[in-house]
Amino acid sequence: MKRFFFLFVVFSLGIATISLVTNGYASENNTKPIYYWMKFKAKDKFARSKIADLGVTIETVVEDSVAAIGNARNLAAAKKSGMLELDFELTDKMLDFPQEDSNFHNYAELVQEMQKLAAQYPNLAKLSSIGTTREGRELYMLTISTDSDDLSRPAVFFMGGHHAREHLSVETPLLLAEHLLKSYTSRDLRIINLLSKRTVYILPSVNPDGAEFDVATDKYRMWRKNRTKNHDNSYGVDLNRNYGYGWGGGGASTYPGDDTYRGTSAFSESESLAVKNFFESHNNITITLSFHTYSELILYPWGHSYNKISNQKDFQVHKTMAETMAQWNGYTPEQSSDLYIASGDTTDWAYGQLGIISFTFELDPKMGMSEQFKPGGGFYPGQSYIYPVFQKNLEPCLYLLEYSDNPYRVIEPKPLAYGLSSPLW
Ligand code: 0X9
Ligand code: ZN
Repeated sequence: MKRFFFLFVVFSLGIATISLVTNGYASENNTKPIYYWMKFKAKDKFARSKIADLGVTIETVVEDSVAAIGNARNLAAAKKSGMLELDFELTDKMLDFPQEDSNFHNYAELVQEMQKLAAQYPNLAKLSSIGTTREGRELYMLTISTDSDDLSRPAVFFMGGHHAREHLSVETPLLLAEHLLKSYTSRDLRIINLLSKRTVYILPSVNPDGAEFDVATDKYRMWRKNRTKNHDNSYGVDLNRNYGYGWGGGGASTYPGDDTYRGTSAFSESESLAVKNFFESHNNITITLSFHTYSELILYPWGHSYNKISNQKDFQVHKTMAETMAQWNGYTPEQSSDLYIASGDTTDWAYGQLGIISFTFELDPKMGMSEQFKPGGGFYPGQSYIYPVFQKNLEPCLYLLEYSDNPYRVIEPKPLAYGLSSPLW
């Protein structure tokens, strides 16, 4: 704690690059990777993209600064870049998760909860697996609808947990499933209408191998990727750099040991491949939302390019939907690449390849530069976040479901008797 305070003071004084030698992690067996926190000067998206190309993961953007996390290789490159202002090794203390965090679901608890929901609501919820992970775990999905076999019903595909340490992104879609099922049963008319006319696909954890690795000891490990063993004996591919649209472009590393490693080829990973196969065999999906953490953002394509979506209508639908949803959750709506360029993410592929309206939410919290040293950073905000974050994101999810019959309705002039004309009523 003292060290934290010391660092904070040093940072506040704006002293240039420092490097602290601490008793950090051991690196043997790749079980405790050493991470460095870095602060960069970056005045715009172009500078931020250069930083992303160092192989670090950008975590916070505040005006003309960026906070990022990376390994020793990234730190060396950062030092050469001339943009680095401050760096230090993250210690156990800073990565530690609060003791009282049992409300988060590990893989066994997640599966149990999904099985329970399917058993409790047999006419509304169907449990299936869309594939297996590198380590052989099933990728469980809940299909929620009054007729889950009707592939002509418009559908929204909600996903979470692409990144291992973003545990809140697993809890949010899981709570959405529970909410829909409970509300239908307690005769909530809006939900009855939705589930009678739409299908909801919920895959809470795309990367259970990574998530399990992150929680396998009593200390959180800040793990991001999956658990593929790479040719250089490092572990993990960044699943959000492994999708096949613009794969291999900017903001994705070719170094297997980096946290943004793109993999050996597009869809080299069983997890991203399973998601691809599911999309391709369900052309009733018109909208998708991939939950991540953190920073409180609503992002839409493109992420691999600064260009706007060239189809004007598609661009307007994404923009309008993002801005509308932002009114409910208070997040910032923007094009992904306004943040920084990153190639191979889920939403670029889903829109670019399949024309599906696609969003990435970066859930809570939003951290200012001076809050960067909170234990666990923004990835481990504690279980008190689970329910409020779900609640503020519920209305955006219901909105996407409502418009999934024809997302282009959001840019049509509203009819006078609005509501009565909705196909839902
Ligand atoms: O970098 C990512 O994969 C996402 N952020 S996270 O902190 N959850 O890792 C954002 C992806 C958005 N896409 C682009 N910026 N291109
Ligand atoms: Zn993420």
